[in-house]
Amino acid sequence: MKKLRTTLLALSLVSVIAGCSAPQSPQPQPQAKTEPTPKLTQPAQPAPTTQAPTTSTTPAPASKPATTTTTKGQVVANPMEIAVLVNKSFMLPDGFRPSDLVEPNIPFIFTEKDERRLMRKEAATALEQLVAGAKKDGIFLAGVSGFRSYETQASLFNYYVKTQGEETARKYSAEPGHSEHQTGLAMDISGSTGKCAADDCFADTPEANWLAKHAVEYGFIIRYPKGKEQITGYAYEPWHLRYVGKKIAQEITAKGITLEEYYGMHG
Ligand code: DAL
Ligand code: ZN
Repeated sequence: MKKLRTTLLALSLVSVIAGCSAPQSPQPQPQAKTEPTPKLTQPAQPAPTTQAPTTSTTPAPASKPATTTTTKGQVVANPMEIAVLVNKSFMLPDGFRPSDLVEPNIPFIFTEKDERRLMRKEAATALEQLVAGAKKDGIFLAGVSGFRSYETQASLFNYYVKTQGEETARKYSAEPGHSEHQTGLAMDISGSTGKCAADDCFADTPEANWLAKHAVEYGFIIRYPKGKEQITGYAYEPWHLRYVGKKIAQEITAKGITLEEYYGMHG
């Protein structure tokens, strides 16, 4: 499979395209308070029941997520829910931007003070704990790419289509509105050297193996596992961590399933 070796280049390029690369002197970090109010689609149905059953050994899957059908497709009704399902079928509401983005206190492989550093507060706290836990085990992790706005994702996706062709681009990159990075609940992670960051060669590194084993303890899942490409719609991405909370992460990891399967959906 053709690698997306140019991911980092693309991310920098997209930063430039999106006008969010750091100028010579760092700009202040965006504060949640000053962010625009998201234009959310009003839920047409009650929020889904997402709790993982605790007593049965063969629990029923969580309810299918609530969505509203628009001309663009299925729009999630609960974009701020921690367990929100965003994939090739389910998209975020127009203009969605989480209201509680913060910068986790972890190392990053880049120095720019831009939005790639951000995650939603609960996920950011959990990620700080994960990175500290890894450090205790002698594994030094760093952030590669966290929050991406609709516009940044659009630039990135279009860049991949142009440089890698549409078929390859779609295996690794979500269309704008369909990326977990826009939820503020995802972070791409690499070793602190940045070697193999967001690249196929990250697989089977000590850092990837540590994440595969321990991410669950902090409420994260490897969102696009090997062997589940037909279900998730994406190639194996051992670097893409998605925060879902400890309870759901434990259920998903124990069963060896994806978030789609957790909701009883199979791609
Ligand atoms: N790489 C994942 C699929 C994204 O672009 O959101
Ligand atoms: Zn990712």
